[in-house]
Amino acid sequence: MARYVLVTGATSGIGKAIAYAFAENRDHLIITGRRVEKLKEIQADMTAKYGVTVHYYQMDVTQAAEVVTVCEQILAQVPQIDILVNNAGLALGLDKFYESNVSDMVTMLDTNVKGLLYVTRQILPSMVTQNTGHIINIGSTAGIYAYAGAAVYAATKSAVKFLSDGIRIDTIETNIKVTTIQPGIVETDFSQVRFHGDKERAAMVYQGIEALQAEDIAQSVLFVANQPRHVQISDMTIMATQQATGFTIHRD
Ligand code: NDP
Ligand code: 8X3
Repeated sequence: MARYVLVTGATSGIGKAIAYAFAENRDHLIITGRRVEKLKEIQADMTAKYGVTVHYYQMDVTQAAEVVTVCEQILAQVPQIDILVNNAGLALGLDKFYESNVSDMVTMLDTNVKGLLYVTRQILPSMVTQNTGHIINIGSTAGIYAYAGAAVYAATKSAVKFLSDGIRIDTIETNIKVTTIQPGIVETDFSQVRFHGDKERAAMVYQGIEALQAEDIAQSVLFVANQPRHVQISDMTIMATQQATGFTIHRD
């Protein structure tokens, strides 16, 4: 039976690929993000290609009141949310902690940690009531291995892992599943965002290595979401073949 899948940060990269993977699987989508024009384009394309229902909502996950309003609208519009993919996130800067921009640090915390918990706090009660659901949180290898210039980003992704683990414990008496997906290097707009639009510097991150693509992560998410009712994949770490830890990368 077709499920309703809510994806945050579905306008680009991994979130967009995840939304397409579920659409191709003939699940219905609720796609969210700040760039509404991109959401509209994706909705039109997905509906035409796959004939599934796609709702879109502009939602900035850092805005607590906006998240409450939008999630209420979503829950009123669809029968239920079967899967919530908390993907919206970013890194800003790659500087030593003591030289980093405080506003960048706060934006990372607001988006990657507070945004995730605002959305989850709104959607999870409906899953508890229906006694089923799956929360899939996009963490990172940075949440396992800290690396130079990324203390705050790594801390936010480590928080994602522990929020997942805590929520899994708090919902243990239900049929709700909670998964953390921890990707390594994935070639998306991530580095462009990190370097505040510096495309040349961003391109260098992916030089000399066959990085993961957003679709690789999307297929892993779909695999996790398509397990039988009694199978809960708690964590999945996916790296490029030439990557051994978050920061140990072999480049040709
Ligand atoms: P992209 O920059 O391509 O995509 C980021 C997405 O997050 C966009 O859709 C963006 O949408 C959304 N987003 C950012 N801030 C907000 C916000 N305040 N409110 C709502 N949506 C927001 O990067 P990726 O696809 O690579 O990143 C997706 C996730 O994957 C992130 O959580 C990232 O940390 C994680 N990740 C990425 C890896 C990589 O190497 N690329 C590896 C491991 C994890 P919009 O701008 O429209 O709001
Ligand atoms: C993004 C991957 O290694 O740049 O989470 O931190 S990395």
